[in-house]
Amino acid sequence: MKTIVTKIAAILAVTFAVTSPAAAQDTDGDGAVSLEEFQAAYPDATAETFTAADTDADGVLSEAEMAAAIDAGLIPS
Ligand SMILES: [Ca+2]
Ligand SMILES: [Ca+2]
Repeated sequence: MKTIVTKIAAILAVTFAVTSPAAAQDTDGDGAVSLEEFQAAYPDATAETFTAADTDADGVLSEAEMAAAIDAGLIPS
């Protein structure tokens, strides 16, 4: 089941990478959402949620990863 969700997220990530605007959560404008920015935007979100959303495990969330996390229901839109 997790594998299917990951694949769907990957497909959506590609889709959203083309169409999504700049992430509102990226407050310093460096093109990625850090854990600090993530928790500022979603005070109830845990580091585990951040890790789950960081599908390439580079320590930050790209716009595509944010879009995928929203679509997967990890975080509210
Ligand atoms: Ca940032
Ligand atoms: Ca990432």
